[in-house]
Amino acid sequence: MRVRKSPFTIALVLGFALLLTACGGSGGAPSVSIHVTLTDFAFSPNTFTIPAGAKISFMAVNNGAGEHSFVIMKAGHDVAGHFTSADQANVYWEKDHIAPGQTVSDTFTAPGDPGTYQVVCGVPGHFEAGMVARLIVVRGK
Ligand SMILES: [Cu+2]
Repeated sequence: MRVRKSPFTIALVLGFALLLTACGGSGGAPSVSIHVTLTDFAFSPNTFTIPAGAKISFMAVNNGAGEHSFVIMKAGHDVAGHFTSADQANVYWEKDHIAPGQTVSDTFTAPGDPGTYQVVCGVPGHFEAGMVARLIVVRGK
């Protein structure tokens, strides 16, 4: 009896290969670059894995109809309910006022402490609309 690969198996293998080659440090192996697309109201991808203490090159494209921002909160200071002026004091790094249609680039230094950091959009109402992501900082080499 011959063993045949089903279309489902092939699709699974292809999907996994795509995941492995996805750029922007989405999820898996740490990357020193973040490439994020902003829409109304989401970050894509919504998980970024970077090495602790590394210099990170950041690029964001706003494909939404409104202004957005990329705000990394300090460890242990997750936004609860609404992004307020009190939260502003607990921002680790942010790129704000990213206009619709705009592409912005910047650099920042990753937090030195490994852990999961919350990323939010600081524009009023966007956090509530679900514009939240995760930044996973792993021990660098
Ligand atoms: Cu936003």
